[in-house]
Amino acid sequence: MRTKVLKALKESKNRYLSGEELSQKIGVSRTSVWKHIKKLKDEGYNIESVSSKGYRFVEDVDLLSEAELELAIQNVSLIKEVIYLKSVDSTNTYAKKLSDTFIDGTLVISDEQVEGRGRLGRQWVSPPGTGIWMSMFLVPDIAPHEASIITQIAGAAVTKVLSETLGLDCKIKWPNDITLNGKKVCGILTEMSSELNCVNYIVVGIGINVNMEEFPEEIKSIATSLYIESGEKHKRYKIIESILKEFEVQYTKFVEEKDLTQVINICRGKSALIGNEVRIVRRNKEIIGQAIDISNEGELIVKYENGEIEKIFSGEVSVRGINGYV
Ligand code: BT5
Repeated sequence: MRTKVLKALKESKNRYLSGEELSQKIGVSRTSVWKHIKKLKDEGYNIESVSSKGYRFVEDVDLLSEAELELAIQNVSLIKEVIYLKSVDSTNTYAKKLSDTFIDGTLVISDEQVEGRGRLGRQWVSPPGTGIWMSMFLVPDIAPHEASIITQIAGAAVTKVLSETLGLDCKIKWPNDITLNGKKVCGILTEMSSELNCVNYIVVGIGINVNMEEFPEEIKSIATSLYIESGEKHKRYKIIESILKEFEVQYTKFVEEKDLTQVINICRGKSALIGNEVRIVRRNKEIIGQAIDISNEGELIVKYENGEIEKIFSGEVSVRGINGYV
């Protein structure tokens, strides 16, 4: 119901909506409308109330709420349910813990993560109110060895939205980082539970630094945010909605038709690695090579100094730039 109130207020743009109009539109009593408006105000929304005119929504804050996210997923059929949390250890951990009760297409979003995770037990810094920390719980009918491509589908979706919708020139550092001006703005962590031949579930975790003005000392030199690079604050729910829509298109093409054409085109076209020297770190051994392409299946193709060419699957190795982060 609160979603409907928020939707009606947003749709009325700058016009005042009387309690009577709202209650008729939504089909609940004026008292109920008033209660929902109070709750939305408590959540931080700026809703002006003038006794002779009614209510007016002023969109001047970047807020996430259950109602807001319900609206954001309305046109994304892949997402069947959304869970919004003020704070959580990690949205990936949460989804995995509750996997038995989750349905395919459950989205978990938290305003803050206190134990956000990267790959290999690394930490993901996730302060409140400024970033997108979300995990999609999916049950695709694919083979376990195909799962790692989901990271790249998510990466391509994020990249497309950041470049086409926000006009930011971001790059993909294969396989799971998105960078802006050489610094990391987004990381993706895909985790899977599977049997030998079938996937039980996949959790795709996406972390995007949106509105933070600074970072803690330990990641200052490698991390950036959309705000730092663009000088503009962004509404997180709009970015979430665009990414989910884009992800849905590419994910469905892959799961239903095994079509990765657009994903690979984006990963190639926006690659931060192709044409550059890279250090391939495998079981504490480092080899230097040149990233020459990304295959149609999403592997990184590397040429070594001895002329040997190798296709690298994601997850198998760590890829670093020769000079610093990328
Ligand atoms: C990643 O790991 O980049 C995957 C990050 C995935 C985060 C999402 S948020 C929602 C979901 N829930 C979770 O708990 N995780 C997912 P990796 O490639 O291992 O990179 C980790 C490294 O990035 C760290 O060791 C830091 O150096 C750096 N880092 C940590 N926090 C960062 C941030 N906010 N922005 C940029 N870099 C960061």
